[in-house]
Amino acid sequence: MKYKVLVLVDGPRDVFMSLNDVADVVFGPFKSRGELLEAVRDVDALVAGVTPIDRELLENAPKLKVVARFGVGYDSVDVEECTKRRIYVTYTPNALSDAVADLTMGLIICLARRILQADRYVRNEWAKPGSPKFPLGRDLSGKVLGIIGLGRIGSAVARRAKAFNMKIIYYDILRKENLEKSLGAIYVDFDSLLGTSDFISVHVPLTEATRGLIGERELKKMKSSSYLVNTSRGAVVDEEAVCRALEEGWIAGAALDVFVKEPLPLDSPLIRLENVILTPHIGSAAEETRRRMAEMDVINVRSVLKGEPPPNPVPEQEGLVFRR
Ligand code: 8YV
Repeated sequence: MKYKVLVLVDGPRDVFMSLNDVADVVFGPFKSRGELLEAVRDVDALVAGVTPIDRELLENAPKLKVVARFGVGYDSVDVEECTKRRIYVTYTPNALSDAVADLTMGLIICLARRILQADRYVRNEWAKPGSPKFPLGRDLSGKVLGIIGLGRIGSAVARRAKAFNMKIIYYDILRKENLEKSLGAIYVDFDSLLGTSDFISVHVPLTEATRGLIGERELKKMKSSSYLVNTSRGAVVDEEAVCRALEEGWIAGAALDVFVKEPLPLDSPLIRLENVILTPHIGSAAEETRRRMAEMDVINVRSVLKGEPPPNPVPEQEGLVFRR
């Protein structure tokens, strides 16, 4: 009898379909939560996007053996509950570090050189008689980039920033002395990073410890000429506080790829602000990267369906073997 794999993400279908020698591969999305809960009843493996994989869903999926996250962040999955039920949770570390770092650098350059405003200026003003001059931007060379979280993605950002001749400082709960020399990154405490950076980029997972990490206190410690970039998870930053910081000039600007609620509601106050760049959670959204992520998911699902532990379990399940 064939297994059943349910793919809940909008990824490369041909890659997921390569599992069809061992499983029937079916695709979401579903119109309602109710339909999703119905669909997981006979599912052996789930490829999960941002849909919460919570206790209610797991209770409805008695045959489930693996949740393969299509991404590196797995805050949407109740790992503890999966472990209790001997369900593997896998993720795709490394596959997307370069893509997220590319986007981060792109956002930093856009903030410094006002590229989005420049585009609007050409379309609406440049050729008009008497139109004001386009204001100057800022150099990146010599500026201080503060990286919060020097993991896989944070390090990839540091490598790029080094090539731009930026000064790199970082804060992490674990000091990464082995990386400091090669990346030219200097370890500082959290508050020093906030107070001395020209750009701050956040690269931490969303956990109870990092929820609201950047709030009013932190934004007020930042220089009024500095910029905040968030490509990690929306809830790591207190969105209301960021709005006030941007409105009241505590900081010069921000670039946000992730939000507490996605899609960002059209009535969000962020949408009215001029000094923020908003992108629709596109950190990993590059064709080659998304294929690599899907290929990793397929390898992980295939291992579990063969009765073997998957090669990319989340850290909480490292070394665990579930026998059925
Ligand atoms: C999303 C991401 O997973 O890797 C992550 O954690 O946030 C993204 O890659 C992707 O958009 C689809 O779920």
